[in-house]
Amino acid sequence: MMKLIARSLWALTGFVCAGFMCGGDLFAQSPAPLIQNVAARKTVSLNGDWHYLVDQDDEGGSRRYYLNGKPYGNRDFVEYGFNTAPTLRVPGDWNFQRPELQYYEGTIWYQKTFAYHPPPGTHIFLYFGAANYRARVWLNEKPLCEHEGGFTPFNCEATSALQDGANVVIVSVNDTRRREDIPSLTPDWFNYGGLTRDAMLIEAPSDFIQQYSIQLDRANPRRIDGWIRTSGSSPTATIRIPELKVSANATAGTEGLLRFSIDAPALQLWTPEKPKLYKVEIGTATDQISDEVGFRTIETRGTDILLNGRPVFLRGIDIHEEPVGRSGRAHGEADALTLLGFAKELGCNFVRLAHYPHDESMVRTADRLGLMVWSEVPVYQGVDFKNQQTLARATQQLTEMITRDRNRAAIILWSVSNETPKGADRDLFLQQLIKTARTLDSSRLITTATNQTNSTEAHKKVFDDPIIPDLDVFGVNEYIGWYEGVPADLDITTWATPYNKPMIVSEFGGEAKYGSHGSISQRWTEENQEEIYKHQIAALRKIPFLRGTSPWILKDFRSPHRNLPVLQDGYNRKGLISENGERKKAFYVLQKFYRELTAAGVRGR
Ligand code: GCB
Repeated sequence: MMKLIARSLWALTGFVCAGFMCGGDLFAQSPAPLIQNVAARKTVSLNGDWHYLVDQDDEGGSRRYYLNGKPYGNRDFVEYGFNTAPTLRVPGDWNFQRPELQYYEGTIWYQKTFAYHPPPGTHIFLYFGAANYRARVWLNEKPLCEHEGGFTPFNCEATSALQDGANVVIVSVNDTRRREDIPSLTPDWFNYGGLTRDAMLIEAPSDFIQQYSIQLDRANPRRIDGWIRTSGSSPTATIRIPELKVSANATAGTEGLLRFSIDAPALQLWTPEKPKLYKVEIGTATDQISDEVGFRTIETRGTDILLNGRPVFLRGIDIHEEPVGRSGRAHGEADALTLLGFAKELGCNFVRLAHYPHDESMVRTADRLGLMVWSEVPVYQGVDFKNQQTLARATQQLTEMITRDRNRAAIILWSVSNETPKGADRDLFLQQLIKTARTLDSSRLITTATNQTNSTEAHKKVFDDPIIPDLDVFGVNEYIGWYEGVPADLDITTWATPYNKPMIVSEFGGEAKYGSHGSISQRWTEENQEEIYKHQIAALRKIPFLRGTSPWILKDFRSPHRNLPVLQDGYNRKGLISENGERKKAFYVLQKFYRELTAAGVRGR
């Protein structure tokens, strides 16, 4: 009986604390402003094994797990303990490290003890590349910060909470899906929970370079413009590009930023064929960092996309952040090289990173390999468009994505959503995001993937989604031959739009289980998928305002909605390669198309 009362009390406290864990009032702190280019900083990795506790009832907050086993109140014992608990590897989702956690959605508490001697006079942050979805961080029992959003980084100010010697960091991560979150309830991908990207300490001087923007001037592509934001009051900064033997001083400008402009007449532009990156050094009186930066312009003229002033056709492929040949979330340079290596093999000059910001290493690798990138926030299908908090969440994720990656030449498109239903609330929501993206970064194109067509006439597709006028480029997802009709319908379909803008077919395809063979009309066979690709490609060639394609998708990926035994087994099988990297027949159809485009020089460079 006592037990029962105690249990309901915990449950009640959980309820009173509302939603995500108790102890909410402890968390006045948001993360500190995001530190860009962490790879250039002095860091101490916190990757590796972390102890964990599963907290099914979300009561670790009220039971004060963040005290790391210390009793509190008038009890002299506690009913949890980290030090002998099993471990999870960070970075990594929890789902595929322990069989019993594969389908777990809820809260898990992570704990790590580390020895550290904080260097005097240093500003120290605790950084997480991503925690899906809600995270709360304590260091030596002190609440540091909380963060929402599963695909963007955050850093907590840790200086005053650190101790000389042993330190304990505790993070609670909750991945319960909620209607009002971004993404919302039922995305077509696996909800990988946990500390999925790198964890580290970042050491910086007390006045350090927090963020910077360095871009080619669109009006004058022989000039580089930019700004620097420091954490303190540095009055000036210097920017040097040693290879070009150019430098400039940045001085105080508007919005508390140090601004600069550099003439660089001998600059070699970044292109997919020659993805030239320059070492850029930025220094203030107290801080120095360097980055590898490519310079290019991207703009539109009528239905054309212009890269460095010349029309370009985007030969792309969609990619989810899952590794080849292993379960779980992809992470790090090796996974990026494998995934993007397949894109190169297909003949791509472009990738759409669906449907959320991928690990930074993906974008950095694309920069080096010469792959243009579409980067997207997970505003996906059934979003609560009326909800202002939902808009705030989307805005925050968009801001973090742009802040992290604004200096990557590879990124040409920021996407604010995927497949959202038309309507006044949706339009307003997306318009606000578009405005935010343009304010933060006027150098790139804004897009979205729409599946909203006006197709009252058979075999006629009119792309007239009312959000298109607000975009630079519009993406269209269409599945003729799979969700709609048969592949031969593509031969008689006509395509139109009232808007004079470039269009990318940002998704098309069909499912095939690798090794499953049959007639061209038999679903889930490689022959059927191949047939869809052949008709799609023939149809795409006829669309006058088409400026790119990114079929769905590079690799079979896990999805909770794909439960056909034997053929799917929990995987969306629209991949051109299987989860183990086996190439299906359609892979070669797309490769042939892209090779032909390249050979014909079709707006391909
Ligand atoms: C879509 C979605 C994508 C799905 C895909 C499918 O339109 O954008 O996330 O996975 O269709 O396979 O149904």
